[in-house]
Amino acid sequence: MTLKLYSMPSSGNSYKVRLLLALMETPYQHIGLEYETEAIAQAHADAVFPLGKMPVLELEDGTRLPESNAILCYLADRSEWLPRDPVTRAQALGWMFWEQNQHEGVIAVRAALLKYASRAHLATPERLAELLDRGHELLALMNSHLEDRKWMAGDRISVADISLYAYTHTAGTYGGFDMSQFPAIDEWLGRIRGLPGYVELDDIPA
Ligand SMILES: N[C@@H](CCC(=O)N[C@@H](CS)C(=O)NCC(=O)O)C(=O)O
Repeated sequence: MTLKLYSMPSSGNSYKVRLLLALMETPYQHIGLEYETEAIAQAHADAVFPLGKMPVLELEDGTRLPESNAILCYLADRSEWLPRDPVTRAQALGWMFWEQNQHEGVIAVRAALLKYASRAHLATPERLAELLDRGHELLALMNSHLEDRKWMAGDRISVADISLYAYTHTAGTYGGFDMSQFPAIDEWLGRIRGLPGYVELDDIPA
């Protein structure tokens, strides 16, 4: 076993990495640590996570890589998953930066406010309504981008698709967003779900 992944089973950021590892058929050891548990508190106390969050990928030499999208790029390096053409690669990275600085902070945050007991006090009607409106704007942007193309960047699937898939595929069920407005996103989600080796969010390795 060469790679060890510290990941949170319920988290989309961690799921991105589990999904790419599965699609690339890369073996790894999985350490699952769930939110609001003693095990995660202990891992924080032991300074297991370089930037205080999961996922973290531990390499064979013990180096620990944080940040989901950085881990995707590490795993995809020199493969078809990371576009080789500099322009297409910059476009893929652009979408991954957007995923972290726009999409995740709205789509994932609304789902987290509705899911985790420790966030319930932040889930005011005003905040939920604000996130709903902003989320629909972000999803509309993605939908219009996907209307005339199959993948987020370039003409084949890349790390940008995996990055954005994680929180988009549960935006309706967990976040309460109205996905019926976004048929191009729906088709794109279906293309990813149909890939050989695809795993679901709750397909947690033993
Ligand atoms: N920008 C980071 C965000 C990671 C993040 O926020 N991880 C959360 C779960 S989604 C986490 O580890 N929370 C555990 C904690 O705060 O104790 C990434 O993309 O990896």
